[in-house]
Amino acid sequence: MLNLILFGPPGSGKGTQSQLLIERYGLIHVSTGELLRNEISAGTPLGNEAEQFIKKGQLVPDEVVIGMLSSVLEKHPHSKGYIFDGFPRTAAQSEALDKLLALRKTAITRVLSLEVPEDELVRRLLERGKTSGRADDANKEIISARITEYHNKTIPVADHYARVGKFKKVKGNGSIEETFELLCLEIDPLVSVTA
Ligand code: B4P
Repeated sequence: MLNLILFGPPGSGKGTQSQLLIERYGLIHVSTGELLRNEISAGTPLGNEAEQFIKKGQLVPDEVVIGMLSSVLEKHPHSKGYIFDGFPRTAAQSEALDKLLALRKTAITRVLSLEVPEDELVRRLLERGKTSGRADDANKEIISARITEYHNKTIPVADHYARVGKFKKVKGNGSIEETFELLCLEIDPLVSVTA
């Protein structure tokens, strides 16, 4: 199996690139952000709880996100692999993911981290906020809170995968097409190894 984590700060293009990558490589896209937004739109208890955190720019509690992820993996037992987009975002989430994959006799193949300067992240998210209606893109204060959460809670995930030689940085501030090409250069050699 080919199991990729698309890593990076809010607005670095994880969701955008995931859409292109699933088409090229035939992988299942697991976006915890999208799953949470679906729960919010459906007005479920999980969605109502998650919304309280998302609108303040905070991460949703680990147990909520890990439970959600576990049920997604159960739905696709015969997948060629996954792109995890926006997950894991904490050390506890990465431990849970490693365990869930080990139970399925597989593991993370590579973590690809989109590197984008902070001023560009803020610019992109404010731009999206003009039309998305997303509470977490509404203003600079909330976006800054999200970036702070990333530095405090998510960077340790990068260290975890770097220690086992699975972490790779990819320049993410070019155009969408340029970034896609750089990601494919990293992924193509992995496809023949994992096929
Ligand atoms: P997410 O939905 O994961 O997404 P994101 O951080 O907003 O950004 P992403 O990197 O995917 O950026 P995108 O491609 O959309 O998270 C939302 C919230 O949900 C989190 O803050 C958190 O509260 C919660 N959450 C999610 N997962 C969680 C977890 N595991 N644990 C706890 N809480 C969790 O790109 C952004 C914009 O830039 C778009 O408008 C796009 O068009 C534009 N763009 C992309 N690439 C570009 C490029 N190359 N050039 C110019 N613009 C570009």
